Amino acid sequence: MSSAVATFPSYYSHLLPMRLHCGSQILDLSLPRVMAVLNVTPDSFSDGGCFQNIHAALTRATEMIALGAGIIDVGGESTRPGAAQVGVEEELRRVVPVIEAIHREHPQVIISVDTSKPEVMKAAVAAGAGLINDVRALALPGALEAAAQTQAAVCLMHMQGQPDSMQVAPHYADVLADVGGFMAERVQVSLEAGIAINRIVIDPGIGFGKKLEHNLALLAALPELLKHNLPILIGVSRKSLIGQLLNRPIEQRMAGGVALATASVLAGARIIRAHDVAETHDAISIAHALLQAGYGSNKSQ
Ligand code: 8Y4
Repeated sequence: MSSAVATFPSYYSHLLPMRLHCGSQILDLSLPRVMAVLNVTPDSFSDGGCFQNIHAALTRATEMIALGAGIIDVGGESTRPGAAQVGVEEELRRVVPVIEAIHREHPQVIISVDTSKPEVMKAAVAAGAGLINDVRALALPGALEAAAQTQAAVCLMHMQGQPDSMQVAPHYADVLADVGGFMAERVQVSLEAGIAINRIVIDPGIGFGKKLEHNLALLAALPELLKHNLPILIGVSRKSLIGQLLNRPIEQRMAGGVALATASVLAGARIIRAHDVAETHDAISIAHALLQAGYGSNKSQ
């Protein structure tokens, strides 16, 4: 074990707080959940701008729900390395009509909004979102207060640097200590702002200002993050660490992503953000069954 902190065994992850409060909705995390990616950016052919695009996004959301998605993550600002910034009005125009349409058609499904902007958080929750997925962990001015005020759940993600430059030269003295310390700080700040503990999810931010070695170290040490006693979200789908490990382009990374999703759930993650919903749902259902059977608990020894 690379840290002095006592680890919380991953096979206890199913004993963590299992009901995430998402405004008026509750997400049952006694099962691991797929958070399905729904990009509403112009390059995705389904930005919320006009009726046809809203309809295309709703059709895709409906399909992903049928394939097992428990959360639909609607994003109007690309956070891929090097992506251009988007203004508030443009982001609102893209995400709000899509969230309204999904919420009207599927009122039981949890919708998350992938944003860092306080105005977008408030409008998205008013339109039906129950979870704020902020890769900047509520660090922009006004974001903490906006999120607290909504009663939605929040995902606090670790990132080193900013999306436009984070992959230039990631460096850590101790990536596990850095991410662990960051989580402790952002959780405390969120609690002090009035966000209840049963509204918080944490995420080490795979690929966000991290080299392959950092991503692997974080995934290998995932059980240590369980010491925060909060649900853990992991996003690995199609990311470059899979490309680096397998020498595969984006369109050939599904199996690698499914393997990492399985490993993450066995190590304690409860929410997996993914593009390939059916495959990820199958994999994490198997991982859940293994955990229920005592996987990793050495009880036969
Ligand atoms: C191909 C496709 C290659 C997509 C890279 C990517 C996370 C996240 C993203 C995550 C949480 C992405 C919004 C990056 N990743 N939110 N968002 N956790 N909470 N890149 O890991 O998908 S976007």
